[in-house]
Amino acid sequence: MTEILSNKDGEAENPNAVEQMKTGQARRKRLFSAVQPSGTLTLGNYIGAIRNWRMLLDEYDCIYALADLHTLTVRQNPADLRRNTYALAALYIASGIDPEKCVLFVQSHVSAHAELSWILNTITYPGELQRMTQFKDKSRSHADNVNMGLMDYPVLMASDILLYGADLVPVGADQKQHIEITRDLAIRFNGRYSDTFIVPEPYIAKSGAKIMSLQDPSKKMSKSDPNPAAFISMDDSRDTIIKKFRRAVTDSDTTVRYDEEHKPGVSNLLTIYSVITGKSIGEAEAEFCGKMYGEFKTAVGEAVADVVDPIREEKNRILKDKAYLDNVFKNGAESAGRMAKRTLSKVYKRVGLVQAMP
Ligand code: ATP
Ligand code: LTN
Repeated sequence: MTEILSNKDGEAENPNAVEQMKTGQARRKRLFSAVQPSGTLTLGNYIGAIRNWRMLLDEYDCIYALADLHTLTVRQNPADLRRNTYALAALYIASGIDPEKCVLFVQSHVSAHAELSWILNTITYPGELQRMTQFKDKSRSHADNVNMGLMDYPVLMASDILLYGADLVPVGADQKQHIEITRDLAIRFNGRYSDTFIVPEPYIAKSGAKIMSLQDPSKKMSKSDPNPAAFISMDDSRDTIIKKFRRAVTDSDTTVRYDEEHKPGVSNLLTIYSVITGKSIGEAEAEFCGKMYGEFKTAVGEAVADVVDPIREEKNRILKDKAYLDNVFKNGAESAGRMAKRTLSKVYKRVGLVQAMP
């Protein structure tokens, strides 16, 4: 499955070198990623992130988190946040993120994330955070609540990644800038205090890294879009999914052909169809050659519903078992906490903090 994913270009670090020297053998590459429990996920989140996480489970050491501290950067209703956290965990598991095969945990259960953020804040400059696209976008969309956390979001994200020595970070295209600042901070810290952090690479799918809105194919599909017809929620029923695809914006032409520039709506639907069915774009074009848009859009809707339906049902089943989810969280926090603590104490030592007695 690696062929569907590509590394950021440039010289790769050799993160395994130190471990290899110590143990005489290379360790498996480590992945870290997270999604915020800020509401119901969309098909964009599923295709751009979670689906890839599942495909990488057998090949890498995977650590997947629920980034609940990040959600606080935008005003949250506390009861909703709690509910969304369980629901996202259930969705991860229903999507095939087996907690037996990876470390799955809640970010706030491991205090080292907030603690490392403090240290990294001391080597981060306001200018580099104010330049972040997401900060600028969210400052506009949440103009009444431009808080320090919103600006500091990428530093907390860097802490998430660097605590676990992640080599790779599988995300959608919109998160690339955040991985770049993580790399900058790791390199800066290593330069100032000696080699401590592994410098991670983004892992971005060649296809499906940016699923577009069904109503405005120049905008990315986003769960915070005020128009629900613009996105497919992973909670949508089969009927709703098919209806939303039938209403998706295309163009006045009649041919089903991939052309991002002139036919962005049709190209987005072809991308979704191709990723979901495993068929190439060429095969999908051939399948709908000479067919009407209506038939094409219904077929995309049905293919998506075939994937989303069982995930939604399994998610709802898992969600009923809170004790099971709490146990997953407990085990995840123990494993993640051990790894994170090791990195944090190394960092504290490197910067000159006196070690607390055990
Ligand atoms: P919000 O609208 O609240 O900003 P979002 O829907 O953009 O949220 P995030 O929580 O920021 O979603 O993203 C979670 C993961 O899903 C990230 O890895 C992100 O890159 C990926 N992702 C988000 N939207 C898309 C999309 N439209 N296409 C592909 N990947 C996406
Ligand atoms: N900002 C990410 C969520 C996130 C994340 C991370 C992703 C928080 N910490 C660490 C990768 C690695 C988003 O998807 N909005």
